[in-house]
Amino acid sequence: MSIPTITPQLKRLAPDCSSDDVLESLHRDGAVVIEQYADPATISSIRTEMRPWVEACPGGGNPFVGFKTARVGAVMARSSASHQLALDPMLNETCGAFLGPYADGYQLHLTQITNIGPGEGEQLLHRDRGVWNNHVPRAIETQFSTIWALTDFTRGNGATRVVPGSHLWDDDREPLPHEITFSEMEATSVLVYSGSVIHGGGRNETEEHREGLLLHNTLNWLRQEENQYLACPPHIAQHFSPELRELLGYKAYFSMGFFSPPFPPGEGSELVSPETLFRHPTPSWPGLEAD
Ligand SMILES: O=C(O)CCC(=O)C(=O)O
Ligand SMILES: [Fe+2]
Repeated sequence: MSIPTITPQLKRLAPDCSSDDVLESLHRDGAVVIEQYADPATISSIRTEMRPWVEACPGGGNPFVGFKTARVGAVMARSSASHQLALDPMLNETCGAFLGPYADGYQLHLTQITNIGPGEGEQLLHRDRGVWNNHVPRAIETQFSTIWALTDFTRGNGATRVVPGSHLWDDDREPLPHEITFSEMEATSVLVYSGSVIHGGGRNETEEHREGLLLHNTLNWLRQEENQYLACPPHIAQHFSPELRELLGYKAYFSMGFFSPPFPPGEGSELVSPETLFRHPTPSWPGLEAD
């Protein structure tokens, strides 16, 4: 008699779930879906704002980034509607609690539309913490990540594949087929996951495009995957809320992140926090408007 294998399912939470509900699933499974969490108008605005860049983006050139997948970054600079998702109070509270044991703050790490086109194959399964090439000990959680469904995610169109519980596995354990589940979800839902859980984009066997928005946060002492200071330089960040600028990294923590404006001697202060750029814009800073 063969022993039936059971595919572990992702927990699905209602939109009014609490930070504790999300944390419980994240600690147990490494990932969780919150159904219909975003306002449909916000999702529609993000798609409209990002469409020109998505349409202009050619596919990638390897099985990790995909051949028929458009990957488009600088989402905060290009879509003001996306700010609401990055600053969502419940998710930020959860992120603070999840990453809090490892740092005294966190920062935006990656903003990316992943638009998986018809005929795309499976992305390689991976842990997102691999961006630091496994130099960070596994006892440290590195990322608190979200993938927002901008379109419906189905098994056929490339819903993100996730291996529940794999955030606790040793580095060399490979998932068996029955251990891989699909984060099927309706547009406006969000997959929340740890940088330690094994996952990857799915195969798109349909004629439609599967569009997701990746917003990832990391510990404030790790290098960001997407350079937020170049994606959102001061002349763009000056139009953001102070909360969003802080999330991008425009704030010094303890002795990290201060700077000296590259002005002639006597102009500008030394060793200041990036916030001072926006509090008292120095007219000679390129592109910044004075108060
Ligand atoms: O788009 C997806 O479903 C997942 C993408 C992903 O995991 C990645 O690019 O790191
Ligand atoms: Fe990933």
